[in-house]
Amino acid sequence: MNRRPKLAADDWRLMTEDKFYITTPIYYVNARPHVGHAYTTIVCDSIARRQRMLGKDTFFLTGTDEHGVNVERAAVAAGQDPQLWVDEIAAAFRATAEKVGVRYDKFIRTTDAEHKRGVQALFRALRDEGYIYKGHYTGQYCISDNLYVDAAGSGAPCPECGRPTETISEENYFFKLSAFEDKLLRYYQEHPEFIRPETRRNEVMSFVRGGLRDLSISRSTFKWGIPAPDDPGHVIYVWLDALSNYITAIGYGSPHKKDQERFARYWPADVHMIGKEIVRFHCVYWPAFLMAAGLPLPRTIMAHGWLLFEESKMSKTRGNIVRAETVVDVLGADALRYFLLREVAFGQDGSFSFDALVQRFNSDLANDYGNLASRTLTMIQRYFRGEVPYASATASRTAADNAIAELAGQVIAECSSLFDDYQFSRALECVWSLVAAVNKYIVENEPWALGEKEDEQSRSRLATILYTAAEALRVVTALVHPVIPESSARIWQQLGLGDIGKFRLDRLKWGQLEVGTKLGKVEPVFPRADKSAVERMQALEQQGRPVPAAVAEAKKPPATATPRPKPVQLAAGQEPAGAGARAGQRATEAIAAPAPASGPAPATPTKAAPAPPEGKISIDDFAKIEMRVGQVKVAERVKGTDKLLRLEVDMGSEVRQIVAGIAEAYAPETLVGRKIVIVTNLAPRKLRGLESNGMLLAASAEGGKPVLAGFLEDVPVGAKLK
Ligand code: ME8
Repeated sequence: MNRRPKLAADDWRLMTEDKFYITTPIYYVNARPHVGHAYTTIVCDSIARRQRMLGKDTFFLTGTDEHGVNVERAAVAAGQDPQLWVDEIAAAFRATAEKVGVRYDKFIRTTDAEHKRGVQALFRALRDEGYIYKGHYTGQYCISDNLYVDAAGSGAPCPECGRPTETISEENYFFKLSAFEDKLLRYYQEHPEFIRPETRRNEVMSFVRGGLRDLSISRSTFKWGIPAPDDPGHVIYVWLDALSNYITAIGYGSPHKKDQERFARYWPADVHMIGKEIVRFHCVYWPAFLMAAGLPLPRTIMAHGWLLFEESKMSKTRGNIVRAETVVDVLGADALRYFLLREVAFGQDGSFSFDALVQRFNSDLANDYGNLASRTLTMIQRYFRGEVPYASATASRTAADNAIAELAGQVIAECSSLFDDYQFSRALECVWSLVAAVNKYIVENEPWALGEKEDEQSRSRLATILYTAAEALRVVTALVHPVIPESSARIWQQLGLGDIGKFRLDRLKWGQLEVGTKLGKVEPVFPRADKSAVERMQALEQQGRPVPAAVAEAKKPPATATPRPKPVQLAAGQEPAGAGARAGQRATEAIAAPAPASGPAPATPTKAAPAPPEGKISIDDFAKIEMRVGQVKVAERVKGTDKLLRLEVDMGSEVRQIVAGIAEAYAPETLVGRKIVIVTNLAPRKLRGLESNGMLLAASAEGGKPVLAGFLEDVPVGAKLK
């Protein structure tokens, strides 16, 4: 007991200096992912990408936190098995990470068998070291934050989220947190980089100075958790379970040699990236657990601020969330990534708004960087047959060319140190100072005027200017690649440099662009966003979106499942047409149609089925169409047309806007409260400027009015038709 860690963190780091291990928090599965979660994951991805480019053996971990009484209750309330419930939301988190261009090395789930084994191993280690004892806890508990609220009266609000706490009175296992007060304080003093930024470090230190009480680390009144070893009546406290993911993911507790080697290689983590509301768990509990188990501590716990939307923290409980998918579908993943890192001063709270997002995209990406790329590359195509020209070292060289080269050198150094100090906004600002300088240099040196001349001096001057611009473009592109990986990779290709993933950022310096490099196909990378971009994002958010493909996949029965029941026939034709459909066409034709390529791609079946006979579709084709029961909440006429109604339809998990060509058959007020059938997985499309997110089913005789499909028996909203 009371033993010091067997190895100091620094000793371990010396052994594994060429590695870099970074983690995000693992996200609760009681809500779907939003831009707040994507923020942390994108920041970590940018750091991990940069470290890989620096040649470090990098391990980037993210995942989901799936246990706890609130998850159990939510699943029960939804009539679902907790495991199926968490499978679905974990799949959504994974899909969102991929959608925003995140390249993680492992996605851990706390319901993974290896994780469970590792948590039990840690519990045993703490117990064997004498830091666990059995006691009785009576007090308040916040099930939302999984926080014990000591010394509070019955029903007191949670100090973190304000929701009422619940009184619990149970026999629990306790962890001797009180034994770590001095050790923690000493560690914070000796390792100023352990908690960042400084404000959080000060908060933590004053919290610990205020005294630490022993911590209850098990619960016995619910089942959805990891059983305590040798005492399955108790499940392990969800924060001990969750925090352990950082070691179980890389092999802690595994009997296999390969896992043990991986753990020895990557632990301790270089960075645990978190939001500021979970500092106490990470900076007090976690290091105490690690010290007790004799394990080294992570190098840095970096707590960032909150992303605010409409003035308050973007969060599921406030209901003011924006989904990352919305931004990606309208502007692309890099627009979101760039905005988040450039707009928010890292560590502080920052506001998210669609207007600011579009403005940043247009000014920094489309105008500044996009323009630099397209004008430089297009002129090299035009004046030098697409080959990087020779820059004169003497005759046609001016002070302006040297100034750009010099500035680029400074930017490489400064951007790198700002980035490594978590000052992403300033790092990008620094890179953009080079972009602005080169754009100005191009304007002032008028290469297009030189391009009209044939004399040798003009050609040589033109070559020097375009080489300088292209080399600066290369430097910028390499530096921004970790933040905007997709578009920078395309510009790198256009520069004729191949796969940017292979480029070593630590070797970046001016003058590496080789004369004669053949450019790739030159095409615009950042098409300007027009005014409708904001409206489209707002509409997508208001309506909610179809279930993400990954979730739809997760819900599908396995290929070997028993055959599906025979499908009902669609009540009306399925070939959709636009808003201007002629009267007399089949009703559904005037209702909604799939959108062009911008919408989400339908899930593709994984197994090839035998081709159906001529004129028939296969069951797999039919299964691609998802139909659900919806209830009309709002119905109103669309201005400027006699045919269309705008409906807001409750689908159970979301409310969707649907624009339907049924105004001649139904008065809007007769529809409110009515249950109808909606095809839910059609890509959205716009009718009269309104986005229609789904199609309702109706039948109509030739030339007759549409009659909505409905049910004689009662049926719950959201029920699936099959
Ligand atoms: O706390 N602004 O999970 P969680 C910035 N499972 N970041 C935000 C944010 C916002 N508006 N909203 C969420 C948990 N985040 C625990 C963690 S770790 C061992 C267990 C990000 O789903 C931010 O990183 O509540 C925050 O700390 C995290 O999501 C909280 O996710």
